[in-house]
Amino acid sequence: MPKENLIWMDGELLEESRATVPFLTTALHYGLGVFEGIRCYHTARGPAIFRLDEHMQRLVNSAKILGFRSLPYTAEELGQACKQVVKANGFEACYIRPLIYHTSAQRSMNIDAGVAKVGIAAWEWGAYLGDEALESGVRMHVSSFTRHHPNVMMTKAKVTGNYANSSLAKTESVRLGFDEAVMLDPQGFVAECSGENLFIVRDGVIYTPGTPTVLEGITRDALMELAAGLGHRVVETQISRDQLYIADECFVCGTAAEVVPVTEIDFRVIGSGKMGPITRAIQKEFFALVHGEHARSAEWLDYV
Ligand code: PPE
Repeated sequence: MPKENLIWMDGELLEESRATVPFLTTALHYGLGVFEGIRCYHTARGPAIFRLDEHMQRLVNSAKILGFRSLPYTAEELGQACKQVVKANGFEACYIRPLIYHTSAQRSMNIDAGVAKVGIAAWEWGAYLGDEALESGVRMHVSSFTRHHPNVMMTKAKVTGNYANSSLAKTESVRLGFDEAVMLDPQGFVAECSGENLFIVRDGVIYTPGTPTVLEGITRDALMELAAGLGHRVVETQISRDQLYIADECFVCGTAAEVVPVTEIDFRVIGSGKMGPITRAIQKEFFALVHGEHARSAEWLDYV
């Protein structure tokens, strides 16, 4: 039997097979959970978690947006628990998945009629869109599914229920033979992908959709700073579907996905059809950053 990963469940470290929740947990029935995805990277000084504080703050904010009035742990305690999970499992590099979920003795979907419980898992997760995608890029299409209207599902919150929308898009993409979906917002402008934010480059300027309808991605934020540091202008603006087609470069980013070039959208080749020079430079900076080899690393890495 291979060794089981340990999962932190409300303060206790349990083997994966014992880290279970009851069938009647309301989170499972109504999508009432909020989660994070965080990466811990191998560095010369041992494992380090990328932007742990920002992820914990977004987790607590997601819970607030969903309506939880109190949580059993502070952002700082949750951050400590993330470190504990990495340490307990002995990982050098891993993906960390905290989840705050609703459970109600009355089986009510009213947030106030239940309490928040917390679990934190971690596992070794390779390149999300495939090892080759980091260099060769991915093929995408514009999804037939629209991204959430911000007054229907809260787009700033990583609510588990929101991800049914991502799942519809992702499944459709893969069934059609693409790697990932570009999702448009309810107005018809480019929003984000099923689990990544998106950037295009045109005439040396970098553009990305503003945050009203998309997740405030932490990787997105880091890349905007790295790009500015490289001397590029970064503009947050509405992007139309056809502006994707005529971009010189396109790339997507996220905690799981990291920084991945997009070489084709809706059967149109993007730019040269290969990773562009600006994407390459930003990707290089990003990997230096997360591996502790960048001037900003000290500020953004939390050593386990
Ligand atoms: N948009 C969406 C919809 C999204 O889910 C993510 C993260 C991002 C943008 C990028 O955000 P950030 O990770 O803060 O840079 N998607 C997470 C879940 C992936 C999954 O398959 O599950 C992630 O990357 O952890």
